[in-house]
Amino acid sequence: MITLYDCSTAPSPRRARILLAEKGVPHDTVQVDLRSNEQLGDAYRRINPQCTVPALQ
Ligand SMILES: N[C@@H](CCC(=O)N[C@@H](CS)C(=O)NCC(=O)O)C(=O)O
Repeated sequence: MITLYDCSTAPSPRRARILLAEKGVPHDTVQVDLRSNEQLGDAYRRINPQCTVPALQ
């Protein structure tokens, strides 16, 4: 199963959400809290070393 690392208030992951929806790709979604800089933490850095959303795993 694909996991989309998303932030519902950010513009960039919106494109990934639209793509997955239009293609009908089943996926889980994990919200990353950009306001608290969760993207800069070690756990998310292991998922996406660029520390940005979206990321697909
Ligand atoms: N190249 C990436 C950039 C994504 C990007 O800049 N995302 C922003 C949110 S819209 C982000 O994660 N910002 C977190 C940060 O800069 O710390 C893409 O286009 O998907």
